[in-house]
Amino acid sequence: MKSITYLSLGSNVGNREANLRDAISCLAALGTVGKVSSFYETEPVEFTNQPWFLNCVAELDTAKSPHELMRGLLEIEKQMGRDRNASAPKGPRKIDIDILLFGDQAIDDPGLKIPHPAMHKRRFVLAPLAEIDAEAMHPVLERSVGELLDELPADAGLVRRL
Ligand code: PH2
Ligand code: MG
Ligand code: MG
Repeated sequence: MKSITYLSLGSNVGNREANLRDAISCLAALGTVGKVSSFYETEPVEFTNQPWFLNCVAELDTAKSPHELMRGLLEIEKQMGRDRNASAPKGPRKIDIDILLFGDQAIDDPGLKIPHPAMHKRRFVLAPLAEIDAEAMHPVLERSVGELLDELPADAGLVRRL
């Protein structure tokens, strides 16, 4: 069975655009890449003292389980040279790939939380996701991505579509 998943990709080290493109091509190993949003220049949130990010959202249709998908994404991050030991948890990184939504599943395991626990607070996630699927439903909050984006407070981070 195939599930529609939405992934958030981000980079703020090196050639950010090439890093996002490389990561998107690597996703083909894990399923079929569907819609990909524009790239957005985004103000860093939470850990604010770092360079601005380039972020996007990609749709991946996958037959993998959520845990298999997460392992595959970590493997891509590693292959692309991301060094988790050398970086602060929310600090600068060459590539970060996070699972936002996995069909309508809700998972709350120690190592895997779906939907992504911060997605509804982040303009750098909701703006690109709304661009490709504003009707997608957050299965826990029971609100659409478009509604969540409209309800964001003004301080949820600046984003500029490239
Ligand atoms: N990722 C974070 C923390 N802050 N800010 C922006 N703009 N984009 C990100 O991808 C990002 C962030 C932790 O993964
Ligand atoms: Mg992240
Ligand atoms: Mg991550």
